[in-house]
Amino acid sequence: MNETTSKTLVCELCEAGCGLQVELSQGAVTAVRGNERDVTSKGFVCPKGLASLALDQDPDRLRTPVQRCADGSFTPISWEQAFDTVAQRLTAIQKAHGRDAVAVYMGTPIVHKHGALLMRAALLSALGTRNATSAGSQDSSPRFAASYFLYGSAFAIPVPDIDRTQFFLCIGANPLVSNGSFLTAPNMRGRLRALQARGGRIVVVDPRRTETAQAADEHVAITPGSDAAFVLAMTQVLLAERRIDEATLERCTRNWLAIRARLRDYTPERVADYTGVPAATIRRLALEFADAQSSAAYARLGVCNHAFGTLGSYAVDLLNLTAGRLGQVGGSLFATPAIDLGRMARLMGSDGYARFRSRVRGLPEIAGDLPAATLAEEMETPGDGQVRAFITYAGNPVLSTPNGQRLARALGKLDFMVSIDFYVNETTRFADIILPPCGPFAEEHVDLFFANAAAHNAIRWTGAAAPRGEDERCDWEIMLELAYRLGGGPSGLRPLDLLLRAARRFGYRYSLQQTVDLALWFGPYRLRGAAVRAAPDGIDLGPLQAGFERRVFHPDGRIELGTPAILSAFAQQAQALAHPRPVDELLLIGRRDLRSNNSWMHNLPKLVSGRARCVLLVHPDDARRAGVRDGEQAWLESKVHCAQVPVQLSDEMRPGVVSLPHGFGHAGIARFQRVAGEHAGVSANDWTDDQEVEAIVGQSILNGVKVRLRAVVPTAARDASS
Ligand SMILES: Nc1nc2c(c(=O)[nH]1)N[C@H]1C(S)=C(S)[C@@H](COP(=O)(O)OP(=O)(O)OC[C@H]3O[C@@H](n4cnc5c(=O)[nH]c(N)nc54)[C@H](O)[C@@H]3O)O[C@H]1N2
Ligand SMILES: Nc1nc2c(c(=O)[nH]1)N[C@H]1C(S)=C(S)[C@@H](COP(=O)(O)OP(=O)(O)OC[C@H]3O[C@@H](n4cnc5c(=O)[nH]c(N)nc54)[C@H](O)[C@@H]3O)O[C@H]1N2
Ligand code: SF4
Ligand SMILES: [Mo]
Repeated sequence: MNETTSKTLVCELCEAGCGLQVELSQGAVTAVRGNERDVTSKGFVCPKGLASLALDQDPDRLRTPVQRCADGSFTPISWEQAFDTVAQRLTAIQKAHGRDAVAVYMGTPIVHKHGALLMRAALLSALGTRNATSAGSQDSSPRFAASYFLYGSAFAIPVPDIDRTQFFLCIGANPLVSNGSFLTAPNMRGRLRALQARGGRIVVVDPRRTETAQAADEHVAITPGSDAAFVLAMTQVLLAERRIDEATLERCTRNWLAIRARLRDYTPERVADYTGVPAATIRRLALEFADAQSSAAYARLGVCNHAFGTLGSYAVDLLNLTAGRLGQVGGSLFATPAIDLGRMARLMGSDGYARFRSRVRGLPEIAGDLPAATLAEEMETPGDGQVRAFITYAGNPVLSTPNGQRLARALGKLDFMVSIDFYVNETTRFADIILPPCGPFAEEHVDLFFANAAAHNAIRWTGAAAPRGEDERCDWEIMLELAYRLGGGPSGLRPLDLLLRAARRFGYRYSLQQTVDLALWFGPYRLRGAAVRAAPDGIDLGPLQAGFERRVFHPDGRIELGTPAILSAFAQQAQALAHPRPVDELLLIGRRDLRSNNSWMHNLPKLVSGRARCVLLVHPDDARRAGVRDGEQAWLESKVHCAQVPVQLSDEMRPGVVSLPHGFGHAGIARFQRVAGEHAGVSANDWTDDQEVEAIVGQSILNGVKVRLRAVVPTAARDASS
């Protein structure tokens, strides 16, 4: 009998988290589409979500644990054998060299998966290492630090009230392509169109005229790395024009006067050359922001991944706050998630800043994570605490962290490495053992992390859509098994885990469902897990609520504007203002594509078809100066790397800025990911520098990297031959 059934699930590929509907025939998924009844996405889906079927069926995706052979190939082994080897090797290394000898890197997918996220603490606590790093230091650490300073919690992240605002100031983000980051709002195009249809305005600040900039009412082509100064200047205008309700500000914040004094350095005239934005534009935008019926400023990667990333993220909140937009409907609001991850993190002790620092460079942790830019040096530098073994979970730091080639060299010299991933990628190819989780349809989903940054409150709990193979395991199960074998347990709290380990001998089995049930019950809506599970399309919990007081965790309930780290960043930024950039300097920034997902999903033919995407966009003026032509290869050189890249001329670029997408450079893994190998490209992070990081949290500087561009065939030689 060919029985066809249909199930709903949630796409975990990006932060939008769209609802999907899959059709199954005899237990196998045969079709995927958007779930029109999903409370958050209402049928919206993008090409990547649709490609999850191809991901499920990809013959190159690992289905069983594998072990690396002497010739670099991988051979299948049993789970038992794999777990035994991993536990034995990691335990021996920690015994001989201390707990910090094992480093961990957790990639982006962890924040999309409730089980893995809840097991993160279990694995880290079992390991007891300080060398825990993640993709956070490539996209979020400055945002977390700004929130920690301002509100007392790294996870208190304001979200633009995109569905009700009349003025959307979008800085260093490209939500039409990324589908939103710390802005969970599926169907961004529809939402932005609705904003304009109700008479609202969209202004995009970006060195490239991006897809979002093209859909906006105004594009401001800023110089990379200057956003903190730009936004502080907008605030300075509000101050000078007496648009700030200072009495209220003094009541609900600390140290306003210290900041007020520092804002004097940031007149539009003083920052105009530095930002490349005329003073009149800054002044006009500030007043438009203040005068609009409602307005919300929002910033993401383009602001985070720079030398002043934390100050920039802070400045955006300061602008919202001083303009009276923080906590105001149509302004910048806090979500009220059904599971309060922020509170849970505080309870677990994982919220904090600079409670410890990295061994070699002394870079600080944020929320328990050290910067990923410390990895290579921690592996290479001898001495007590040197990293000798490495665990990666769902990540590809060789392509995603700065100076990837240095990291690749360091990985080749480790004593042991294990990866939890379903692909052999540029990083996991160095692993001794790879443990693959089940495919995209075989695990249940609960909205957890990104409900914290949702533009509309909702909760969904979908079951596994397809049965998994007898021998397949979910990520969280793999992590829990590792935790147990390393002497820990599911809670990540030492004494409790000891109890749970003992109970295990008497038949106790950990239940992820019970943990989620509890978290929901103790959440702000006091929901019952069974009720959430019974709603396959999710439960709408209403629009974001006004007010910010409930998200301020400082003991006196006031927003802290002047922590020492922020004050010192103000001083450094003021100094930088005095040193304008050389006119002929070229800065490299990144770029995302709708059909890419960082370094992966390049092995799915539909997502890589068409024109090559890994090209360097260059403004025609810069190309002329460097003597390079459209479609040709050119030398691109930075402090750490020099190699050829294909050039595409584009007047989307601000002159002086070139753009290369990250996540390519697959030539070395062509035998493991055959399709990706045919679309290899180069890795942008070969050019970025692990030694240059943001000052407050050690964030990787992935945008605004100084580069030089040279023709492969010098113009003179070309002229002579023609
Ligand atoms: N130059 C430059 N560099 C950047 C950026 C940039 O803008 N410019 N962006 C940065 C950003 S924002 C990020 S987040 C990082 C991303 O960097 P990473 O998180 O290090 O890498 P990804 O490319 O997302 O790789 C994800 C890996 O997880 C695996 N995977 C996917 N789903 C699952 C799953 O469910 N379970 C498991 N176990 N594995 C899974 C995939 O096979 C893939 O190998 O890159 C950063 N690097
Ligand atoms: N299709 C697709 N979607 C994705 C991803 C993907 O790889 N592909 N990755 C996901 C991940 S992990 C993340 S974190 C999010 C990121 O989500 P976004 O932050 O929205 O994504 P980006 O495209 O990196 O946007 C950063 C923008 O900043 C600009 N920029 C660079 N430097 C500067 C600067 O100095 N100042 C200003 N103002 N702008 C600057 C860039 O030109 C770019 O347009 O996207 C997620 N969604
Ligand atoms: S926008 Fe695309 S990739 Fe992101 S969650 Fe929705 S369907 Fe998945
Ligand atoms: Mo990211």
